[in-house]
Amino acid sequence: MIVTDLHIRVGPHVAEALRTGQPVVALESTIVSHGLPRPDNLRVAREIERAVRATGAVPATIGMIEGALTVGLDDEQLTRLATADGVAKLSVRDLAVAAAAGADGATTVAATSAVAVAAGIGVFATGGLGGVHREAFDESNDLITLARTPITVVCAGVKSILDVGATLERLETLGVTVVGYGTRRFPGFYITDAGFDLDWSVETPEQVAAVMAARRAQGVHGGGLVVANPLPLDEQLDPELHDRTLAEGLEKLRGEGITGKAVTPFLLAHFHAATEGRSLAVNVRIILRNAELAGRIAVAAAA
Ligand code: PSU
Ligand code: MN
Repeated sequence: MIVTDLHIRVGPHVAEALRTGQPVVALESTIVSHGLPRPDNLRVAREIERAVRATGAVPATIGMIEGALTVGLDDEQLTRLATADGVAKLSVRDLAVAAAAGADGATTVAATSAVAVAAGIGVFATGGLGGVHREAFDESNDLITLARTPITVVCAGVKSILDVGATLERLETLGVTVVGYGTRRFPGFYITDAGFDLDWSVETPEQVAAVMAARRAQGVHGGGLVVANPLPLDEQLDPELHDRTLAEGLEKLRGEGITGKAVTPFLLAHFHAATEGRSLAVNVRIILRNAELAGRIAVAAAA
């Protein structure tokens, strides 16, 4: 197909919200198309949007439909990315090629952050960031993109399938601000505490909004602000089950020779299958809690 509109399209509900200064929360689509199993993924995608709306903010799920980079997918478009075959996983470097090819694509944390900022959105909710993998040399583009993208990302830290310590060191090197939400311990996605201390914590959405305002006023730091929002201890995945499942997953990864951008979806799918849905339930809770907190932060920042 020939694509004639290579601009960023903004859905009418999001365009109106941005025009009138209402709070908006960006949401990613890779979670939906590659991170969660079908058929739950579509239901969860809608629940995430509802969680944002319940706070008074407007959700803007970002993705690509037939080459059109879209901020604020409508329900039909969301359904398409959740159910169609051959939806590409798009990081920042893929966006232009996929647009020119007229592809359907889901945006990662990196691509969603970059597109959100281009569209004028400052707050973003996801599950867990990509980072430095344990196997071979593999570092997510999420990290370097957050180094240069002024967005507030609410997440449950980085995925526990990663080398969390190395990822935190890279975030420091890259100058990405990290604050714990109600904690000075860095969360590990499925796990409440990944075993590392943080320098800073905030207690309320208003405090996050104050950090955002100070950044703007100072004009010194042009990178991301990671708000690490841990699951309560009683909601985390059983750490023993987690460690066992991860060891099996890494073993399978090696055996099947999976590399590159297939690694993260492969390990998440392994967790969902091997824990018989327990990791899925935890994953969904993480995303919904982050969507809610991001909504409250966007509301505070807009006030
Ligand atoms: N968090 C989730 N599920 C996911 C991801 C994050 O709960 O599927 C996705 C995000 O889109 C993130 C990507 O940007 O995984 C990282 O992939 P990689 O490691 O290939 O950079
Ligand atoms: Mn990678």
